[in-house]
Amino acid sequence: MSRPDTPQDGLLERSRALLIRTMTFYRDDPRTSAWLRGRLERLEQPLRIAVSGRVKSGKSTLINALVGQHLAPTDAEESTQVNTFYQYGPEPRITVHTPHGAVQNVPVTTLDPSTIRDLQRWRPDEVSRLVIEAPAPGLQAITLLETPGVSSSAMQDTGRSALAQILSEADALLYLTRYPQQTDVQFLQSVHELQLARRAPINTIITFSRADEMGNGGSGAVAAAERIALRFRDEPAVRSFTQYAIPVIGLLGQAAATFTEADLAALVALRQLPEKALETLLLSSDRFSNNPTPESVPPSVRQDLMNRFGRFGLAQAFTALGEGITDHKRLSATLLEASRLNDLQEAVHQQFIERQDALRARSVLLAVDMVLRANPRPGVQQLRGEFERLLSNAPEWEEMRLLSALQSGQLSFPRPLQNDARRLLGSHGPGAAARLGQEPDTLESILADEAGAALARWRDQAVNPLHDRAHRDAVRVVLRSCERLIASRVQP
Ligand SMILES: Nc1nc2c(ncn2[C@@H]2O[C@H](COP(=O)(O)OP(=O)(O)OP(=O)(O)O)[C@@H](O)[C@H]2O)c(=O)[nH]1
Ligand SMILES: [Mg+2]
Repeated sequence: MSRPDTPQDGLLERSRALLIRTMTFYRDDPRTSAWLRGRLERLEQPLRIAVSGRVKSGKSTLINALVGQHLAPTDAEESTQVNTFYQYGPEPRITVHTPHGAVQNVPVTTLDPSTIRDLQRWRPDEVSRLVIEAPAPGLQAITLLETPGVSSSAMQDTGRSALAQILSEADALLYLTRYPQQTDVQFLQSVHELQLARRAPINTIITFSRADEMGNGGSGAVAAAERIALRFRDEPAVRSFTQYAIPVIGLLGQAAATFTEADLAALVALRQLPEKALETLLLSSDRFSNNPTPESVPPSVRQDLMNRFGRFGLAQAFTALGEGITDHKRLSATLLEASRLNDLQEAVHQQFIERQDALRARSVLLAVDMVLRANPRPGVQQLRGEFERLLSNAPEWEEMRLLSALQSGQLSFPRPLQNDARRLLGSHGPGAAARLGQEPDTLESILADEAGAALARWRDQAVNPLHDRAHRDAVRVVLRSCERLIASRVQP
């Protein structure tokens, strides 16, 4: 007998039903109903994740690393000015959308960064979005949306409404920063304060990008990035809206994903230099790329390696080769590991993909809210009533809010209870087994016993006289999660 693994009570289904009712209500208004229909269709499409951050924070590079293909143009000079969607499609395809709603196909047979770069040069008042479809396996579960850099001229021209618009297009946010500044905090705060955000938080992961450049760019760079990430996560202004702050080297992730046999041959040839000579060569990017020797690997090849791997990545590759990892596949896996992209992917999976029902429901509610506000009419009260019920009563939001308070340290229980609460609220994934600290294929009877034991533990806490009001409220939320876990075990 199969049972739902997630203790859901149909939040997404109820939100979908509300969206359909709203569509019917506005059926005499073709623009609004077409817009809502688009929202409905999105429920059948992969989850949308916005990739935002300041100019040159490494957004395009990270997108390539996640997609596993060099698709997005990455540039030291020009910036991405136009919202660009990277989504799955069986054939390569590019469509250009104008702010007035016109859609045009750009004929392409293959996709390459330079074609996309040319299209991204349009101004935001000429092109509102580019949609790149690629047959890339990395895009089957998620669509990635690169926004122009926060505080870039494109963002400043269109301002806050552009921000609201983008966030209404995305179900979750991956925010990149190299070193957090006031602009980052302000952006994240305004995301949080936008309509709905407080009650149905958008899920955010903060990525400390270009982590290999931290400090002096030496072997301790990633550890330094990790320290900054932890400090940032503990800042009062930040900690309520993010549970994840992860250092990542997008460049190395991208290089590992596009690593060729020719790259391997060049790296092996360089590794054969005397140790001192290799060390000297790696002292600066310039020397590595332009030194007349070794002739066995010409400067143009060295330059390409430096651009794609960075100094840190090359040092990692040489260390791995020295340890005998000379096989193409194993070396590529080792570099991927060093890039920390795996950690980010795991976070994306846990926080976004496993919670996609709640995230999609949030997007639907946001859409309904936008329509009801923009087009108020007699008779919308009923729709608004259902909207309010979905927003106030859904346990998913309650869990997410408490989880973020616990993760950020705004609220804490003594240690074992703290971890227990976080797990039961879904910090390790929303499935029953993950919440109960069990392996995914655990027997139902064991899950039921564990759920019963969790309920008993938290009932004891409910009568613990030492808890203040905030803690008693938190205990009630955890108790409700335990009850839903039990309810989903006994349903036929
Ligand atoms: N060393 C290093 N360089 C990186 C990394 N990620 C990106 N870069 C470099 O930083 C520059 C900008 O990278 P992009 O990925 O284009 O950054 P972006 O945020 O998309 O930039 P805009 O869209 O123009 O705002 C490029 O020269 C990249 O090669 C990284 O992890 N490490
Ligand atoms: Mg870019």
